[in-house]
Amino acid sequence: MKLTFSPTSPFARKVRIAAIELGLLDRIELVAASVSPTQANEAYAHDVSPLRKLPALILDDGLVIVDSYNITEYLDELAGGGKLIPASGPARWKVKTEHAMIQGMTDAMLLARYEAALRPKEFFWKGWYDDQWDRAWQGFARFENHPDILTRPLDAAQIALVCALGYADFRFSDCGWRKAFPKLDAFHERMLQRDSVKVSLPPQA
Ligand SMILES: N[C@@H](CCC(=O)N[C@@H](CS)C(=O)NCC(=O)O)C(=O)O
Repeated sequence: MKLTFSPTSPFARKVRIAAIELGLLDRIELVAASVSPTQANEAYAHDVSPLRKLPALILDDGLVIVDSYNITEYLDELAGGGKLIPASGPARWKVKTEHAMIQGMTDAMLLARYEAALRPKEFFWKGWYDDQWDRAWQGFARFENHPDILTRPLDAAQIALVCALGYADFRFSDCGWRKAFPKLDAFHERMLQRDSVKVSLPPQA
């Protein structure tokens, strides 16, 4: 199977970490792809996904699985199930909900980044940028204040969180999250002891 990715994508990083942790990386060919708002990529839209987002997992039979959560769940199932996403019960819904929050925080940071980096300067909307950033920041505060996610055995929500923090380092390096959120800082340091987390760091982090 093939995974479309970019070394800077926090969503692709999540899937790469999951694949390593599940022992599946050697079954996946990583295929670099370039997608960006306002840049046409007809081949990707046609062959992979009309949404022109990465990552996407292309199975050997041609089925394309989109969205990093779906791909993570697929890989988890392939590895036997219940490894990174609990199979049932309250633990499952907790991990899925926390993952969805962190996914939304990462989406919000990406939208803020696009607003700052891609929008023509004369159209930059500061109120909208600040609002997106605030969603991510409030999310980090939420996990600092509900820290049980930080110390349990590895799961998909934790992987998403380390990728969100890594993206904050990569694109918003002076935001000061470490000082504001010391428990998240300690969690991030612990996670960096895993090879999967270390080898997938964004290039300039
Ligand atoms: N919900 C999606 C989000 C994926 C996403 O936004 N990926 C970014 C790269 S980090 C992308 O492809 N952006 C291109 C675009 O929006 O045009 C997922 O989890 O896979």
